[in-house]
Amino acid sequence: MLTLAIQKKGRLHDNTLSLLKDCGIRLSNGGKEGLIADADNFPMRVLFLRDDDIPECINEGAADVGIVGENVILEKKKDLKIIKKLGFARCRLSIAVPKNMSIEKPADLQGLSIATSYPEILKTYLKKQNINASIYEISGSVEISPGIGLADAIFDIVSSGSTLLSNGLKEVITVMTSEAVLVGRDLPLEKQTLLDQFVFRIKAVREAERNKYILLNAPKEKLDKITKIIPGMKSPSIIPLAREGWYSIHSVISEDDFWENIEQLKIMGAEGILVIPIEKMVR
Ligand code: PRT
Ligand code: ZN
Repeated sequence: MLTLAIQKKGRLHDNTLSLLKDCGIRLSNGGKEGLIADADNFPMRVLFLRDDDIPECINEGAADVGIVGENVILEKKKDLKIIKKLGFARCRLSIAVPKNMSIEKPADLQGLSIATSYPEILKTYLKKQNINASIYEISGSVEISPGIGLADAIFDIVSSGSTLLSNGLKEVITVMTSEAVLVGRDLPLEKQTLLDQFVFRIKAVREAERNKYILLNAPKEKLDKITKIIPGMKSPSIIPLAREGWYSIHSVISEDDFWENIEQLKIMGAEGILVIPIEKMVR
């Protein structure tokens, strides 16, 4: 049995449960109640915890793996392995100051006081930059610290930046970026085999999210050029249409190049382009 620790409530919770569902792992209670749930179709037990407790829980062996933000792993300073980046809960951890204060480079932080809920990450950063600054650790509402005279600057999570803006602050230095990751420790063979199966499923889900299935029609003379733009996994399927000289091309394209590809395909003479989401993708 593989024990997975996930966040009970908060920004990681919904995406984590969706990921498990997309991986075909069904929790006995739907993940809705209680602090422990067993999967009824995969040898997995899920523990619901505060995200801050997940690194310790893996380190102490109560859980084998966990899903948590990279920032939390770094802050807790546990020697854990990042197994797979998961692409959600993306954010950055940045230093911000009142909008009329001038900070252009890390050295300008010398002698300032900085409020944060992430003192370890900040301490490591300041040490690396050779900066002496005092750190005030507070557990929440970090953004109000400069306004109430608690600190000159803050070090906190930024996503859209609107919280900084509404507190009269501006982001001046990005210290790290973060996203949700699957994290773990060394495991005995039996558990490692289950983990490999779980990771295989996550990769198939993530690959599918990043790609789309594309179908289009094209005349024979355009096939060569078009198949070069959408080479697919091995090569595209080319199927003759009932209409003489015309073919249907089926392939896979990356979400990142999507619009550029579509424009090129239209210029090349493709018609009737259909783009369909992929549910799972195994290369
Ligand atoms: O209860 P528990 O301890 O489990 O949860 P938590 O309250 O500690 O964490 P939670 O659920 O708020 O966030 C979990 C993880 O999501 C964090 O550790 C980050 O890795 C990630 N994440 C992504 C964020 C944000 N985006 C985010 N915007 N975590 C927090 N915020 C907060 C930030 O603290 C600030 O107050 O949102 C505000 C800024 O947002 P913007 O959009 O205004 O810039
Ligand atoms: Zn937390």
